[in-house]
Amino acid sequence: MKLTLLKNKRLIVTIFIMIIFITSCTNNENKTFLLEIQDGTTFYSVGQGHILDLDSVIEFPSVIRSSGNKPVETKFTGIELTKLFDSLNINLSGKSKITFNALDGYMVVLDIEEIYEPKNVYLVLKRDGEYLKSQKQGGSGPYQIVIRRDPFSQRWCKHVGEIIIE
Ligand SMILES: Nc1nc2c(c(=O)[nH]1)N[C@H]1C(S)=C(S)[C@@H](COP(=O)(O)O)O[C@H]1N2
Ligand SMILES: [Mo]
Repeated sequence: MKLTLLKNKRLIVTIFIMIIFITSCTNNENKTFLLEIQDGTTFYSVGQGHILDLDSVIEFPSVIRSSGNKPVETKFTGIELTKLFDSLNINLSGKSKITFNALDGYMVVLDIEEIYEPKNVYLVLKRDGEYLKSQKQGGSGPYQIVIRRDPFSQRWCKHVGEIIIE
């Protein structure tokens, strides 16, 4: 009698641990994702916590033109790229371009001048209040570059994983 009770307890604990493990694998893929920033020989890893803690995080309206679909009005949550760099004490003086490498191999290169244009280039992590889904989950995240003055969005780098400053 005592033995079966012990066995049941073990079974319940095992199932409980498995449930926690499975939910953490499926839902936290985005929350644990780290964006790599390379400035010369210095590397930074940025998580969602770092970005959301910054005062300069904003929500802004946007129109998404995805191929084969009607334009959709949405709200993005993100930070102006220059402000993200400020938070890491990254200095862009003397730099000429920034390369964005996506997890699917897509690449976008921007001139520093374009990065400096006020309220233009953003790193976003939420859309309509929800974390951006990964490519596997059918989304454009976990992180995406949004260039507000580029309405055709070819250079909005979805699934950005690496930012290289040169
Ligand atoms: N990582 C990544 N970002 C990308 C692309 C891509 O293939 N991969 N396509 C670009 C293009 S051409 C457009 S029009 C927009 C929207 O792409 P979608 O229509 O596939 O959503 O994302 C841009 N960013
Ligand atoms: Mo496109």
